[in-house]
Amino acid sequence: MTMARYNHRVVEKNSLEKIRFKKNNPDGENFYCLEMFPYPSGKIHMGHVRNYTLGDVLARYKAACGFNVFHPMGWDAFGLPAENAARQKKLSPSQWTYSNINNMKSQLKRLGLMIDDKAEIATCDPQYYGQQQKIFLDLYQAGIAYKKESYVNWDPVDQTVLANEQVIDGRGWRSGALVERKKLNQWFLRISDFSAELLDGLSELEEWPQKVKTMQEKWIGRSEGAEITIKISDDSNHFSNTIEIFTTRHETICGMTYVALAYDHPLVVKQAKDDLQLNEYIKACERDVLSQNHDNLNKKTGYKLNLTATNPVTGHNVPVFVANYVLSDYGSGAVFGCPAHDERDFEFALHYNIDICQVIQPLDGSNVSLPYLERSGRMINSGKFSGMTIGQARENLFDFFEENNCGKEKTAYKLRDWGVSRQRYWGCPIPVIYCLNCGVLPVPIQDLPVILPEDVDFCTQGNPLEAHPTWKHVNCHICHAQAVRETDTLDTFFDSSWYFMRYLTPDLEIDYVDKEAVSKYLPVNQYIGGVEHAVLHLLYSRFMTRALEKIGKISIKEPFKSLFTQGMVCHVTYKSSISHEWLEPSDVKKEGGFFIETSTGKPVIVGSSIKMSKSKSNIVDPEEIFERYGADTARWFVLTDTPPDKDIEWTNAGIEASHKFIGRVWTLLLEKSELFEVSNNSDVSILKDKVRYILYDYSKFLSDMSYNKALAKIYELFNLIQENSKKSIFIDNTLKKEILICLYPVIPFITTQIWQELNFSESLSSQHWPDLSSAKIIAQDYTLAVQISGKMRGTLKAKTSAVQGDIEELMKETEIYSKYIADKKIKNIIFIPGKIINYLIDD
Ligand code: ANZ
Ligand code: ZN
Repeated sequence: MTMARYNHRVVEKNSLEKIRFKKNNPDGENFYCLEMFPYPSGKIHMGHVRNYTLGDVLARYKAACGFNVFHPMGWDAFGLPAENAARQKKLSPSQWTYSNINNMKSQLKRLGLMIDDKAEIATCDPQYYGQQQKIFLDLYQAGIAYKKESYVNWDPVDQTVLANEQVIDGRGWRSGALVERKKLNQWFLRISDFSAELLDGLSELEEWPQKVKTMQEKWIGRSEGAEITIKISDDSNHFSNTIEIFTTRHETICGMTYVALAYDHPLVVKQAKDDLQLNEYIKACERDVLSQNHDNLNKKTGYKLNLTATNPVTGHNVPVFVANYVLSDYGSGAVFGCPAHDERDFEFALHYNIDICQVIQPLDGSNVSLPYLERSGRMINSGKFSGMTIGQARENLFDFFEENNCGKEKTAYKLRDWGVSRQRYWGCPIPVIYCLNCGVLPVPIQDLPVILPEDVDFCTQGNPLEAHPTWKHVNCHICHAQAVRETDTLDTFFDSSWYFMRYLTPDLEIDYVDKEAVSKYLPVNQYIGGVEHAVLHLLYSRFMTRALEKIGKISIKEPFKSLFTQGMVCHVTYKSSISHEWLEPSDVKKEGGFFIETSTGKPVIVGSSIKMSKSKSNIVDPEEIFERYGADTARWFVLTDTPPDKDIEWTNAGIEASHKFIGRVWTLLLEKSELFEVSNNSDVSILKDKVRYILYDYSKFLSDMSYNKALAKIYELFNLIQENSKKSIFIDNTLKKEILICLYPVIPFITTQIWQELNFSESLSSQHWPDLSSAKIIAQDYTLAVQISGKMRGTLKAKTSAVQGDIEELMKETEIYSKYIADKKIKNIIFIPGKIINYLIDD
């Protein structure tokens, strides 16, 4: 029985189970399609709808093309919100998390995702985090995980440590609180040892957006420079020592008029022993750093020590300062000051009355005001290096350093080691115990996993694991004395740095990953997620992959071959003109061109379109959209019009238009179905060629994720079908099948139902993508003359509508091209549509 009108509720209920089926191609090439796994906050939001739709369309398309698609999904389930919920709602973090997972799972099912259910992972499952504890111990054994006393970024609201990457403009990434500094004994991973390879590896990631690579590059922060050894002595020459100084401008060494040290440089600590005033200064510096007092930190202050430094090139003696602008954890925590050519040094020198000595002047010898910061010029006041260009001086100085054993080339990185300790309950326990007799001990493998206790009090301050009465007390497995567990848990970014490998073998017990499976399926062919993870998650995952490769567990070095960063889903904001509070879109309606508050009828202030967020009340609930318009409409809306890497603006008009179009698909493919059979003439065959050529273009756009362009083709297609149907020219069933197969990845529910209504055999989900290659040839419907520098060299078949760019692309595949053009320089290309393309070649 044919349904008269399109009713998304009926259609989607009917198709729900059918579309979960994945076309099986065990012999096909592997294709691993992955979206960043969600945090189980409780409800899916529009960002999820967009993210998972992007991946689902690709997975379905690839499966139809014969690939052996792997498309798993899981839950990034540890983290602080569960603890906060536990405190407020008196639910255990585990109950809260799993009930959220269940809820979101059914919402995502409704969106129509085709997921490999067997691969599902939740990082809070002991089966997962127990394996992660093994990783930690392997890294510990390999020296990649270590413990040290260090200053940490302390979030006073969340009461936990944050990694540098989690501090944004001095504030905690989650709480937004001003971050403090605190000294704690912490676990670290030696990501900084991987700086060079993480940086160099970026150049091989050809299918990553440049902006993400640039962000990682900046974060790793390579500086090529020199390390210079400088002699320091006290005024009475009782004491003499050398220190290392990192500089990127060693050619300015003759302009050095002081040396500055960080407040915690070993030499400063030593001097402070019998200098009360210095002690005071150090404390002040420390306070500013600890409280991240940017006002004070921006003022350059210093303290003059009773020491002198000797310039290794000129032999001149200069004063030594402690200065608050020298960072203790960069380079060697010491700099040589060259006020003439550095802005900060210039400011410092003016303040402390330090000499300023110009050593570079412009190439034309003109006078300039200082500081002179240009990187071009000629050396002056530099002894035997005077007269050289900067480049020559740099070269010659390296030779000088080597001969005199006072310096060498050096590369510094900004990337610091990754602090992974968190003083929180809802995370993976670090599997270590501390015994007074035996020291730091890894928990024996057979005692893993170290499981989180269930009976925890969340009303205590600080770490609930620390406060638990019994959990941390154990007996040492070596000497049997009383010992205590590590109560820190791992940063949740550790959890997400390897989950994509575990998906392959989620139940594997003997090890955390299966080396063979990883080699077979990874690197992930297409990874899809938000650009906000450019540094944190993506850098940690690259590091973890390399670390596991280093210890022999896997044999790949990069986890993600191709990365796609989707844009955000935005919506205008509404504010009550009375209370000035944010209003939800559902509380607002449009009347006579104005927005008013539905409940009061009062005017509403409409703000700009920004990322949907709870705090601004500008969210649209996907569940309501599924209910009202259907999942096909929601999928269509997030794909149409806007390129998937750009922000998309949610509007009512947009969703209505999408819904209307889905209805048109139904009408045109179904309601006139009886008529389709009758048509059989040459008009039909022209229509057929046109349709197939559109589908050919559509497939191309689909395969490179240009979904908005692909969907534009579908609008074109249905306009064409409609125009023809008015003239009583109809497409036949073969063509309808091809259209349905092509549309299935985007709108799986409705296409499945239409397929069934038309009584097509087999299931739509098991169909192979149509071979549209003949469409390309048919569409090349005229002949173009090809000239090289005015000489006729042959012809080319092309499509009438082809523009110059299309023709140039086609040309590249021809013999004429390889013979006459490929290795030559093209001066110009003259294109006369429908007639000639003429390449002017430099001979
Ligand atoms: C002497 C000099 C002369 C410098 C000159 C600059 C201009 P990047 O590019 O960020 O690596 N520096 C080195 N270690 C530092 C630290 N721990 N804290 C603060 N500043 C530090 O910057 C390298 C430059 O920053 C180095 O080059 C050094 O100052 C300074 F005309 O050395 B320069
Ligand atoms: Zn012991």
